[in-house]
Amino acid sequence: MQHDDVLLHSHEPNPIPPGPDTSLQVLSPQGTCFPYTVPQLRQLPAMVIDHCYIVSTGHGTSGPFCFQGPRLVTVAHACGITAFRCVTVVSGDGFGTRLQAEEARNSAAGQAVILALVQDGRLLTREAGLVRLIVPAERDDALKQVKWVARIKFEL
Ligand SMILES: Nc1nc2c(c(=O)[nH]1)N[C@H]1C(S)=C(S)[C@@H](COP(=O)(O)O)O[C@H]1N2
Ligand SMILES: [Mo]
Repeated sequence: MQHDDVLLHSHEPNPIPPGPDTSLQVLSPQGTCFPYTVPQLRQLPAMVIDHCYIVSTGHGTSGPFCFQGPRLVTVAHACGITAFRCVTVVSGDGFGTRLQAEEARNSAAGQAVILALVQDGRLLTREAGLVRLIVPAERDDALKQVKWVARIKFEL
């Protein structure tokens, strides 16, 4: 992430999955890279977040959905990352969002930020995002609900 272009979005959601590469990288504030595969993510303790909506300003709201997957902070801890100030999550199609630590750590009921692997009891299809950042507290937009997560960078 040399620049912030990934944080500038059009409001036209991309329905087409990026290339065939489904691998994921977690980057620590110290610059260590932890590669992850989807099956490895499935090994982490998961959380269920019910009553989620995807609020597209252009195409209307879909949901409610029940998403399931590890919390973003669980992924961080699995990589030995405990201290961070913000985290940038970027997809394979160059769509990204940045969360402050407080938002990423939200532990209020039903508000936990997760990397969803399952939607309504079924593994997320590649078309639906495969690995999708779910930020339940974002209710006015879907700019943080990043599909096809490819890179997660924690920064101090
Ligand atoms: N990777 C990626 N994630 C994305 C987008 C995108 O273009 N690429 N668009 C966002 C926007 S603007 C919307 S409205 C929703 C659409 O989600 P949906 O395809 O599940 O309806 O995805 C969000 N996440
Ligand atoms: Mo959107």
